[in-house]
Amino acid sequence: MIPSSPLLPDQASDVARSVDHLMLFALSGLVFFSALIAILVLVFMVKYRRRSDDEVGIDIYETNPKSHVLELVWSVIPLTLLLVLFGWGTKVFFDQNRPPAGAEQYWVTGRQWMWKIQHPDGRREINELHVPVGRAVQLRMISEDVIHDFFVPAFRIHVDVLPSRYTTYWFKANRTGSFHLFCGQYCGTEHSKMVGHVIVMEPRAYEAWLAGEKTGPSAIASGEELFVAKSCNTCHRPDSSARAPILNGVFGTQASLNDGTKALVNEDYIRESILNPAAKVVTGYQPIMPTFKGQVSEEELIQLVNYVKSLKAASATTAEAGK
Ligand code: HEC
Ligand SMILES: [Cu+2]
Repeated sequence: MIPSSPLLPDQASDVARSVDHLMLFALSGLVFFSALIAILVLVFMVKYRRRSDDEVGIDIYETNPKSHVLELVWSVIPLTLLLVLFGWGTKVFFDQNRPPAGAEQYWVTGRQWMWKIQHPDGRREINELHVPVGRAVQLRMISEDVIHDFFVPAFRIHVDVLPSRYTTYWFKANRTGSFHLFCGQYCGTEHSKMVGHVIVMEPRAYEAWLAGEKTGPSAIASGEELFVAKSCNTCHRPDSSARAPILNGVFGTQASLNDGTKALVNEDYIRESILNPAAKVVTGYQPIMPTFKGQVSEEELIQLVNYVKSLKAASATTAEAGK
């Protein structure tokens, strides 16, 4: 454990601790070797200084046959240390990027200059994210305009939020409290005001908070409404697969495309299918789907994605027909 220090922000997630340990390892190695080299330079400067004009340096490779041992030692030691740093860093990186199964999914939309949050049950907040303590929270984030960056120092989260692509990240808060949320990429005049809080609550307090908030329709329900409002349902009908593929059960499968390749149907794929349907055309279908670019906001896209994701295959046969 690293004692809390004024130089380090709070450690409010499990990952925060491992990030700090890694940092400390890298930093102490750096300080140790910088000091060692600086001291040796000074000592050798004095010890091996030229005392008379006829003192001439000698070639140690000729006089000292053991010099290659020295050579090996100062190559192998740093190599080993750097490989440890690499292996350790990779582990922390993967731990930070792979959410555990069952992580609750929260959606984050960044725009100039605010953070919009959607809870798994559809509740929305602005510049505040309420989460329960001790539970894995997955964030799926996108920007409506320029690049922003979701930065919560206490969780050691610093992830870019890009336009046109979902980025994900996860964390598990290990204590309650209110922690600063910043935008970590300069994004325009009011970038410095693009701040907020992550509020970590006891599960019971979180439930009470959820119950006290006014509920809107869930993301899935809003998505279902949009699916009708935007006439998606005129082509994507579960009864006939003639005009457009059946979307039931399609999430998580591999779509076969007419150029002979396959693509995993995930959140990004669905989003792209709506905005740029011609980019990946499913085999056996004509590229007749119109683009919805400019007609649906990022938040509406999130709702549509959630709705399509929620469509379960009615039975094995319809799922097959949908492919
Ligand atoms: C004019 C008919 C039509 C409309 C309207 C339409 N689609 Fe499509 N859609 C298609 C066709 C045809 C395909 C298959 C060819 C392709 O991939 O472009 C498709 C493909 C898709 C796919 C990829 C499916 C897969 O199996 O990989 C998704 C997701 C999708 N549409 C969602 C939507 C949503 C959401 C809407 C409404 C916002 C919508 N579509 C509106 C005709 C339509
Ligand atoms: Cu920003």
